[in-house]
Amino acid sequence: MIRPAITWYIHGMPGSTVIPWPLACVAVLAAASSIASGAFEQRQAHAPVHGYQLVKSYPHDRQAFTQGLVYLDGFLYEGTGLHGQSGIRKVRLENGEVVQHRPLDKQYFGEGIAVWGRTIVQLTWQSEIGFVYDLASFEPVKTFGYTGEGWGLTHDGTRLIMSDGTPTLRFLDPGSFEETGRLTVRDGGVPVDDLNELEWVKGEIYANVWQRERLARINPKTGRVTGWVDLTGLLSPIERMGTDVMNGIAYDEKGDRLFVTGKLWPRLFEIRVVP
Ligand SMILES: [Ca+2]
Repeated sequence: MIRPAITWYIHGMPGSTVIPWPLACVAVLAAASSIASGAFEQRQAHAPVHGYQLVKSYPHDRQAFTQGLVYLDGFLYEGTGLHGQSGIRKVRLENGEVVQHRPLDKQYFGEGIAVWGRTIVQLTWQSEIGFVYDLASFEPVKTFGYTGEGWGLTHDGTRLIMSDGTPTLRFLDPGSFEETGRLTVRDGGVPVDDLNELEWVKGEIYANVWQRERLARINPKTGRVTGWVDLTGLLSPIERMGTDVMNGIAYDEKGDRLFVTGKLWPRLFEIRVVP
């Protein structure tokens, strides 16, 4: 809205007899001031962008199309996607060794996972079915249904929190899997689309945003994005070859460690968010 106005003044100036020069200059200055204040307001309205400090890097399976990631007692639990390559796995953090694995039938495309009690809950992309497994044995316990797509999953201690690729997060009862509420995620009033893998971190929801190397930090009560974490530069250009998007956040509550990785990424990173 502002830009065409200033363009008009600039284009109107040479040879113009309609707008005297002093008036034109005032108008240009006013428009420029308006742009500056508009930009300032925009910066104020959107959440701040934080950086990161790389703490440590670990091996990650290049064949794992990461859709869900959880840390628990020295191991990562990982849910993978793609038809024929989906499953759940238990991975030793230090060396990336897969110590336990259960494939998902090839008709399903695995998505986010959460560890709830002594179970692992896994979503599927478009099949509208979720799977529950025993945490220790990986044996199937039960299934549940939901409408629409399944993307990311985490929990806040009382509710499962699910994303479906839209700006809306759903809260589910972890016993019945009934939906108990919804939250629309916005940054500066603008809905944030493509919310993907999730993690509950110290009272906030951290979310991957599909195709962006940024984590959103979300207020679970208001849905407001309170900050972004810019994670560009984690993979070297050589490591980047053959990979897909960043996806996968896990938090070690006892050790206060935050881990991130991506689909088909060769590395998994412990990072610290910095102002
Ligand atoms: Ca996670």
